[in-house]
Amino acid sequence: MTTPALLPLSGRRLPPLNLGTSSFPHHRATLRLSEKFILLLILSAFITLCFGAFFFLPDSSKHKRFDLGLEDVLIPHVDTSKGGKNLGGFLIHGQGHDEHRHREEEERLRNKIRADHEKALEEAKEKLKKSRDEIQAEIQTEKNKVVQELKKKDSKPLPPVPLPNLIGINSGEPADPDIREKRNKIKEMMKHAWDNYRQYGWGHNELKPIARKGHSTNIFGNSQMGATIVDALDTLYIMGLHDEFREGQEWIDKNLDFSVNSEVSVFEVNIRFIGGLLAAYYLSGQEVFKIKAVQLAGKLLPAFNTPTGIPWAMVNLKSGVGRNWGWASAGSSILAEFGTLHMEFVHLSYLTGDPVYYNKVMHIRKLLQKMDRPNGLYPNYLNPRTGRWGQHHTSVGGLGDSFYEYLLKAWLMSDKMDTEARKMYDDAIEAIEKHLIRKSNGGLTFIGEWKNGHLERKMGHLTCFAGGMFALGADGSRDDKAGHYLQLGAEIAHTCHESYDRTTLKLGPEAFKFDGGVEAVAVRQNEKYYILRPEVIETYWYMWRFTHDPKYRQWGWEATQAIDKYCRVSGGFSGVKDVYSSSPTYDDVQQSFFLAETLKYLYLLFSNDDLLPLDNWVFNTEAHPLPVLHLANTTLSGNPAYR
Ligand code: DMJ
Repeated sequence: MTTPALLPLSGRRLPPLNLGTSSFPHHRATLRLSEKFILLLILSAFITLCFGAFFFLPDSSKHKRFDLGLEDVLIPHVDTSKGGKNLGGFLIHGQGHDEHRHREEEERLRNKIRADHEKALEEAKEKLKKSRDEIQAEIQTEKNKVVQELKKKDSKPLPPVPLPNLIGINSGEPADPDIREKRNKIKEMMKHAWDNYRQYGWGHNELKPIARKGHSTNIFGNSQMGATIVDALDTLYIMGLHDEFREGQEWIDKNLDFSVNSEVSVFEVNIRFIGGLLAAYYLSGQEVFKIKAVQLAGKLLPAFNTPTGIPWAMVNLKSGVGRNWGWASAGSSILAEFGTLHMEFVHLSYLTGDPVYYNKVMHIRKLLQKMDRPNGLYPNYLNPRTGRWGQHHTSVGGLGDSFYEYLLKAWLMSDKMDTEARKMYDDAIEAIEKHLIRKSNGGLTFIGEWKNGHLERKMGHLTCFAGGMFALGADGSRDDKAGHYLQLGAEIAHTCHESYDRTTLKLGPEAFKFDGGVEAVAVRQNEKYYILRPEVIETYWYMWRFTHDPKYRQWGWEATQAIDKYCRVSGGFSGVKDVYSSSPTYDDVQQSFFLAETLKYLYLLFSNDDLLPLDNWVFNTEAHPLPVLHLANTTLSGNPAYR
């Protein structure tokens, strides 16, 4: 899915998190240490205060005291029927022969508090005597212990399941030397992106290719989860970059840890990490990827604990606390986020035999089916507390896009058995065609955005994926309109190519208009950037697979050359801020999806169709290929572990 046109450099509205200088990790460790001292001191002061307050209170407690819930300890047998009354937080008891015993009890408690307090002070003093390094080492040892215990708990072997038909994972070599050369060039670009990330950003989520250091954005919280490694694995695999693949696997095996106190995007983690790990598992057969995917999925499940079962946008991987983006309409969850979990979650249930994942996504589907849709359109915002739509905005680009994509792909992935998903897809695209798709004065077909009863004649780069989606869904379409949808896909591909061709750099802007004499051109300065996005190339590739019209390879090659010329720097690849400027400035981010998607779709475009054939593989929205599950139906009945 993703990104609204306004802010996102990485598929999201919030500004990227600045991780500071390269000395950041050390700096952060130092801060943590000082914070620990301060906390210790505050804690001692607090204990002293409590103890003092308790000890020096006027001795009227035998008559009345604050009810702190300590009755069971101090006054175990107070019975209000015998004269004691509880009056709004104060407990008042009668005099009696128990009084002496109560005093003794209180004295005993005071002594205990005093002893505990002294012990805590002694421990604190001891700690303060130690050097910073010693304390740091102690903390690390404790941490390691916890991690080891968690690992032991999480590494239970999963039940064996029959692997689906995994064909076409080592093929695709084109006979034509020119095409082979182009394909090799794309492989070389992948190597350049990977090697630089390996050298300067290893373990970080992404790379800053100019500053030559790690980078991250708010979608990954404050984690360092090696997003680029996980996202790139399957591309490395299909390109035959096996040493690099093994390096990635080793890092994942040793370092990828999800027990981090970090608030991440459920959607992004699902499509990039779970999708990436599952694809790597299916391609290589290495168990570690499956185990990690399942561990991570377990960490996302608390996000579904909402009154409706519509998940929060973000979840803290450690605490499981979820919440939504502050910018989303009326505290809503986002259609393209909670609607882009289906493929990965069905695979998780298939591989684990645990229906929990399948049930979560089917619950979302059922809930959506019951809701009224204005003009048959799905609004982008849905409140997870009330189950009501937020603002009536509909988009096939940012905030809506991959929801529609996953309806179609749920059907394809189920070997076309999940006809409920196909019906939802058909209904949705009929409404989209009726209300959002128009032709410009110059004859370009575009998909606009619906905003409170009004069509905005603007299309995002993200929306360009829809050309490929229409082509992919042509076969099996309602009323046998296959020709119509293939044609629609071709028209969208043409429009998106125009958006590239009408720029100085021959790279597409983030959003472009069809208004007031403007056609397929960005108007606002903050919509002129290109951040290495894949959607246009993705559509070229699907159109190529379905038509073999050479213009798609030609357009793909134009884009390859433009990326190599304007986005390549010695430290990797960077986005550019203005595609209409002949001297562009860089945004200094090598997005993980550049390796996962853009380079993969380009490579596939110049490969033979027997590499990852579309009858056997369905690509998730981050271009991670997942095999078709040739099951009797989507209830996973083919999985013995599930039965
Ligand atoms: C990717 O993360 C995915 O393709 C997502 O569905 C949309 N946005 C980015 C790439 O632009």
